[in-house]
Amino acid sequence: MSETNFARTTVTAALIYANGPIHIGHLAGCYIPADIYVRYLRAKGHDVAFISGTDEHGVPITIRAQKEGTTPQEVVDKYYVQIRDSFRDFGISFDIYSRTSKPEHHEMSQDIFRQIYDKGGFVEEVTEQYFDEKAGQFLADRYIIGTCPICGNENAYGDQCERCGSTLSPTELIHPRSALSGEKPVMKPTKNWYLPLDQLQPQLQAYVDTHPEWKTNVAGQVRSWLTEGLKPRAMTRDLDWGIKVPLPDAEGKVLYVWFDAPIGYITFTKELKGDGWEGWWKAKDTRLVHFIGKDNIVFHCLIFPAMLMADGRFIPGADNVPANEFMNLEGDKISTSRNWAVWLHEYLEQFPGKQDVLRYALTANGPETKDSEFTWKDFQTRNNSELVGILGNFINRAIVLTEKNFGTAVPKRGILTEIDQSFLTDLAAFPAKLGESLDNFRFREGLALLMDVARLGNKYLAETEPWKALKTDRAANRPERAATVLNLALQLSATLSILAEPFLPFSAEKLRGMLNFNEKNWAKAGHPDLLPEGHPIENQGLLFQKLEDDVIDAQVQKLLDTKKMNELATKAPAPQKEIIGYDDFAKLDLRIATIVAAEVVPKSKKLLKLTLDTGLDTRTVLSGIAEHVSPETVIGKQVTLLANLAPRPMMGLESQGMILMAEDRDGKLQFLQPGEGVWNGGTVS
Ligand code: B3M
Ligand code: ZN
Repeated sequence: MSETNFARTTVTAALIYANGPIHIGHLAGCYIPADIYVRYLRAKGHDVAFISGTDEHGVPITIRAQKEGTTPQEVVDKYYVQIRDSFRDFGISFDIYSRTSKPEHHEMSQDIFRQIYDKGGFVEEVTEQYFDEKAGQFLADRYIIGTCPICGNENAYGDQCERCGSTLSPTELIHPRSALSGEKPVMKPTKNWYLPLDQLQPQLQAYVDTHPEWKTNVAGQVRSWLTEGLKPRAMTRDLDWGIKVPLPDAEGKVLYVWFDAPIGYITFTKELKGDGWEGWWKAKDTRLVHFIGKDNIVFHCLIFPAMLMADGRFIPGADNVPANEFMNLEGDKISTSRNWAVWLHEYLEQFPGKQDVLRYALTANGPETKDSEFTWKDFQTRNNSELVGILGNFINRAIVLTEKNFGTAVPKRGILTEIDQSFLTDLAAFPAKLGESLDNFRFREGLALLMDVARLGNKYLAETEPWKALKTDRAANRPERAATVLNLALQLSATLSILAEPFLPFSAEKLRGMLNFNEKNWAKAGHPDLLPEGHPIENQGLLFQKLEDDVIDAQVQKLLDTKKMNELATKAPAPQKEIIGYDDFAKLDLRIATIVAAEVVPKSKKLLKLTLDTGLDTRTVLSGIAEHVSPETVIGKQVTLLANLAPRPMMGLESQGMILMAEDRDGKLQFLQPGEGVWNGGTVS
């Protein structure tokens, strides 16, 4: 349904887990589209509440705490602030950004749980779950580690094997062990409360059927869940971190994080609107829109609506859920654990003031219908050829030409030619077209149209050539033509400031400053008389700056370094050689010696000529380590020598033995050195 039939729109953006910093994938998948949409609705004068915050419960938080060696509370306190600030820095204009750990949210979640419980909306079920007797607690799937039945990975999790990607359940793991104590867990019965999604399926089906307009990627996932048939899902968990289940016989149990998290949208609305909050969740003329990533679709399109239906007091589900797919980075999936990401706080350090460039690149390349990819080269091209070359260039020409020839005021418009008329007609058509894209969540298309407005401006200047007109006009003492052209170019600039605001809020603000124009009303865009004659303008410099290759190359290099580190971290040691007897080993005369002299062998890149004091004698050993160590640094070092290796001629010299070297992670060689107090000639056995 179109938003014009509604009095207000509640727009939510996913409550991200407060267990790590945020990256470009988050922005592209959910928050930038949400922000564009909300800014657009505001520009149209709609009543909007833009709600988000952090998800501070669930196993992702406790796992992080365990990894960082701290408490879940410290984890969420730290990341809440970092995440909130990153969003603020990128201009994501939430009306409220709150957190699910607040007491008000515990109350709201418990209230909704009780309401469903009182209405008989849950099914109680006792099942056998893994229990860690040493730690005295039930184990969430992530806390059970064992051998993957598919690929044999010995460190697969109870919900997933990260090596082969299989989805698992804890009982499928071979040799399960607890991630808390390392002990073998035992099966123990436990009671939990299930939402009977199977019983709610007809209602959910009817709800989904009223929304044929949903994006195909969303509708596709939902349809496949429904076709497979929904199953009851536990809404409580045996955990200690979370919201207590508000029932007398539920000691040691908390609400399932996917039960409480979406309720956060409601709690935060209450925090924002006070007593008026109910209208935003209960009134029939309220429209609810959820922005999320594709991994959250089932929860927002089926489970949360099922909860709202079971409760009965709220709008039964969102009007639309414009979920995006994922954004990859330079040919690989974004991954926090592999540090394969562009972190927002790091981006801002490296590209201060360039939030809009990232917003632009992420929108232009947004994963709207399928996964997309961010590359630094694309980022550079989008900046240099599009933002600088098209949008920035137009604004700069319009303003500089005006200032230079007519001073800091909008010049007077004369008689309009046919070119001018058709330019104004083209301009007037854009706001509605662009609005239609945004109404339908086609943000890439909307952004392309925005650039087309700037292109229209460039084309107009190229056709009318005000710089030429200025010369001939001046000669004829008749400056009207150039004045008219620049007047219209400035009108287009004003329209651009309105249309760019949802996409590029920082640049739109700067442009408004230059034009002394504070209008954000979408309905005004495309109008030919936004800036009256004589209206003051002021050049405040370029909107966008060119990005040079070295800056971009440094970012690419950073990722290459990360890739290398990851490869080294997962590098497999060489397989073991065949078994030998002790006698074979005993034949080796290994002993400690000191390097007393060292020099590079002339004409050789690899060989060092080392003179060794072996305790028995002083001898020469040629060692292929010149690329790993320099001669000055090795003198005086004690090393391990294979003393009875048959002498070998090399480069006209003779090597009398071999020095043992160990390979480091980078493939560089290091001496195998003894500890303190070992003497030259001391044997190694
Ligand atoms: N915290 C999953 C995520 O961060 C989950 C979203 C909740 S939205 C109510 O992707
Ligand atoms: Zn596996």
